[in-house]
Amino acid sequence: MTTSSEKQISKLLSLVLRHSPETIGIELDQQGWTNVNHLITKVNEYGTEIKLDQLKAVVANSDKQRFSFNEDGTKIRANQGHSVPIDLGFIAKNPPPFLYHGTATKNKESILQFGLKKQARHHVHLSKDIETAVRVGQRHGKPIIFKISTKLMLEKGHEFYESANGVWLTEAVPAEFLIILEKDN
Ligand code: HQG
Repeated sequence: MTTSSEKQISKLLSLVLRHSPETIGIELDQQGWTNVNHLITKVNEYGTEIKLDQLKAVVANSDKQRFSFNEDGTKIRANQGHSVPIDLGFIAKNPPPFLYHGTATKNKESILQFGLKKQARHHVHLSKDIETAVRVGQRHGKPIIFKISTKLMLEKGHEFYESANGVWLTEAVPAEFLIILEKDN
């Protein structure tokens, strides 16, 4: 086994804590938590060398604060982005008046027709600033940014949740609430 980089560990954690715990033979509880010591054992068995200090460093240094420990540090979970059915216990909260969603230009027509859908995730993910939305959109291709009036959505009864790492989440964004952000807006 070679020493694992934080990036390697972070990618494996994203996979097993959000999408596929069975890959390394762990289970997530209803709120997405898993036991830290058991996780470390299983990650090592899987062939990715990891010690508790490294896990702590990955959690602390994750650029998007992807993971959290529980209060006594015995459990760990992903802050958002799951495709497995878990309940993170989000409480509806009022977002800022505008949020942003970055995606690829190739998705534009479909989104304008059908609105933003959550696809494989539990929610549609929205960013609180344009720079973040651009970074998210670039992952999919040439980026395009939608601006979303959360005020209008709240008036129509839509709910929003803020994940522990500052991503705003909602069930869906119907097309009527989406504006394409032109460069000068
Ligand atoms: C698109 C990263 C066509 C949607 C980021 C997006 C984020 C549609 C893609 C987090 C559509 C789903 C989430 C429609 C939605 N027609 N395309 N009707 N509705 N889409 O990756 O928001 O690195 O599941 O625009 O920072 O890109 O994982 O969602 O392009 O916070 O921590 O379907 O993932 O964080 O893609 O990214 P994703 P996302 P992590």
